Amino acid sequence: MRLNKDRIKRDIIKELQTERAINIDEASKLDIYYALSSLMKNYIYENWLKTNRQYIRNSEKQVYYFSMEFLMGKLLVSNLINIGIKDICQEALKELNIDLNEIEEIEKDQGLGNGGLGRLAACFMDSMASIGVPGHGCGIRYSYGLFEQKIVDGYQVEFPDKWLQNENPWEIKRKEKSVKVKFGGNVRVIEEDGRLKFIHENYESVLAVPYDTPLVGYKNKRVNTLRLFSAEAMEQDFDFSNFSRGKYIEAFEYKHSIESISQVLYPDDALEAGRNLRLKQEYFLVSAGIQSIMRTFKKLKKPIEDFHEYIAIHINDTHPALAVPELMRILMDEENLGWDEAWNITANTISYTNHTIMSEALEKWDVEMFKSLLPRIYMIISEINERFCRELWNTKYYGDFDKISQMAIIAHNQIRMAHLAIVGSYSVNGVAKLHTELLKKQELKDFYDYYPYRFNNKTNGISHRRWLIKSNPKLTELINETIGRDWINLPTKLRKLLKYRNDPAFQERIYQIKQNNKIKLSNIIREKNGIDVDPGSIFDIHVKRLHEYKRQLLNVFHIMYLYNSLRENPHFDIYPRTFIFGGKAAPSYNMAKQIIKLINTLADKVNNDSRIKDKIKIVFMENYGVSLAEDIIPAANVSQQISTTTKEASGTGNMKFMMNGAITLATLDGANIDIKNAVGEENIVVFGLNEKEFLELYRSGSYNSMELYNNDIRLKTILNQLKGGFFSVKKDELSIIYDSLIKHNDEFFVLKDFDSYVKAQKKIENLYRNKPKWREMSIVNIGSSGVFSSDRTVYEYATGIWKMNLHNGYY
Ligand code: C3B
Repeated sequence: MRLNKDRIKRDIIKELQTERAINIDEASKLDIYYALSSLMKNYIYENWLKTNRQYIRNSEKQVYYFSMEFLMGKLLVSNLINIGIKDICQEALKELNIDLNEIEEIEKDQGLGNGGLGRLAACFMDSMASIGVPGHGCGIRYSYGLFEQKIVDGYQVEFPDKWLQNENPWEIKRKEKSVKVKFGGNVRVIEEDGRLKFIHENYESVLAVPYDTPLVGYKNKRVNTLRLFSAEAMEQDFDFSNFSRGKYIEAFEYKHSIESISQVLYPDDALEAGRNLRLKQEYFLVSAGIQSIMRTFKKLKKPIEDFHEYIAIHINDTHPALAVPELMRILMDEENLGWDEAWNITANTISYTNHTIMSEALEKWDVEMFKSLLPRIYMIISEINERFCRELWNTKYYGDFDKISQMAIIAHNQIRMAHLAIVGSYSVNGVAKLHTELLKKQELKDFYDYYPYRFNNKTNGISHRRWLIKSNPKLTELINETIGRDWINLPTKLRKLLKYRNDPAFQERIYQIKQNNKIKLSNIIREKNGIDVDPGSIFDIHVKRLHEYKRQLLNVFHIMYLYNSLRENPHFDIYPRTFIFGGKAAPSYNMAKQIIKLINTLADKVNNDSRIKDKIKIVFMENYGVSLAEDIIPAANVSQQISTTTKEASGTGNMKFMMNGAITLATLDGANIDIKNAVGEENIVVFGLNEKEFLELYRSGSYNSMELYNNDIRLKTILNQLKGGFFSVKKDELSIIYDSLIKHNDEFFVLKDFDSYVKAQKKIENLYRNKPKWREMSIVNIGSSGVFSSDRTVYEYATGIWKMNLHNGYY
């Protein structure tokens, strides 16, 4: 379909009249948003149908990415970009006196995820469609996404995220494709024709209703599907006319309890929830997802034994690991296969990504609770466990009870989901080089020894369409002008920019673009926080979930050190800096919430202290999420990636920042190491213990934070300020921070890395003062960022794990 400006103008006006019953001069922004999205759907649907038809006709292998989280953000502009009509649409709107940015504002972020893991899933969706992978997302349509964060009196306060308050124009409800998910009850075993049959009875059924969202590939006419399930009570169960009058209210309560399954996203990022409702959600996702895949598979009319030749199921962390027993259940109980046949299919269909080695994130389920909620699934897991332990006994670990119990799927009355995921899949990958090495050497060493070929690395990536083309249009324009546009389909071609690293004219334009982005962000800060910041200062940015291992505290301590120095000595020489923070704390994570309070308390004090003459400003931006990140990241000079080494599996914010020309201030952790390798040591500022030093110190148990406190006057002053009356907060308020660092010996080595961090920050400052040098570094970062596009990552998954043949001109 040929599109031009006039046609778009005409279509918008018509759409408003026919779909919204309103004329353009009376239309609200919301009307325009709906008109625009419904108009785009005409363009998208045609290709969506074609893509699906082609998949079936050619029996192309399909991959289903199972994830409890999809952090999609807004879809309007990113769809316009991928269809290839953003510019003409923007112009058409302009001629109608409408600003596309204002329309975009109306759209609510689709925030169905916590952080890195959920956003990674969203970037993968974009890349799959764009590089031509027949791949779909499978998740839960939570009625409430991640909570909205407000800062009240310096504290985080959580509010519900009502993202569905207005109708979501991108989804289509497909009630007719609903499936039943069964909970509770009991299993009766009978023998029939010489075979055991498992009859699940007295269960409670929940209807899983799919809502499909098109995933539009970049200018390639391919449209994949994100299928999110919503829980509804079965109509016959909820038919309260059958109830006596006295049960009328109970009928609604029943409905409500069923629907609570897809009501709200668990807000814990990399923290295990261990609750009954969470387990229900996880099983709801995999059961609904696999039943729906089975239906699609049947359309192909292929023998069930070949299932894995046509279907790949990928599980995003262990949250959907019940895909293993659920696929077994369906193959055995519904498709009548024997155990060995079913196992062969299952273990060749499922692949698993591990996203963290932090023990508090490892999922474990209490056997009793599990059994009563999912009796048939429990039987299958027990059988998998028994067979696995027997195999260990008969092969490598004869007589080694300890080893076998360490590796067992069920032990000490708990089901270990990571073990289930590894045993039941053919591929286990980590998300950055160091992370995968640690899995092999430490956390999953036993499994690596046993299944060495199963383990592989797939370094994370980010969608350059969202994180550069969409969020930084001016930089995109400059790149296109300088090196042409083929980097968009093959992002490693950004390397062509390196030729201009020392070109003063190019450097100047890079600088101007950054300056403009900083001015834009300053305006947002003024509007939202009421703080004036100087776009001429260094924008030093730390945005991500609040976690002790991510060490927002280290950043805070450095600021306190600068502030203390300035107060002591007004001539203390520093380049003006704006420290910007953003991020949510899990509502139950007290320490993280105290750190937010500390940042805000410090901000109040520093920003209002006229003695330091605005040399430091501190801003905590509330409600950090995808859209805010799109405003913040293009404005960054410094990207803070300062986790305790070995703790951050990969990080993906680090990649977004470098792609936008920020310099990374990094520990040698996660993908920071891969970034260092890509840009070279001179284009990143590294500090702190490395993995080896950290592990040595950690294992020897000789670290003593008290010694550092006693011997470093800067630290002593700062820590005492937390306890004393320096911050006029309630007595003992911030002292849990003090206690964790001193009484509990500083688990994340904040004090240990402090000195090295201060020096690294000084180095940053000196580099920034050297304008040509800084600009060169910035260009090298942009030019080296192509390898961190999720197009590369997804290509590696598709060819290396999912065994797909890609017919794509670029890859
Ligand atoms: C995160 C990790 O903490 C990040 O290092 C990593 O970049 C991303 O996953 C994506 O791989 N993670 C998360 O957001 N939630 C979890 N439950 C576990 C890891």
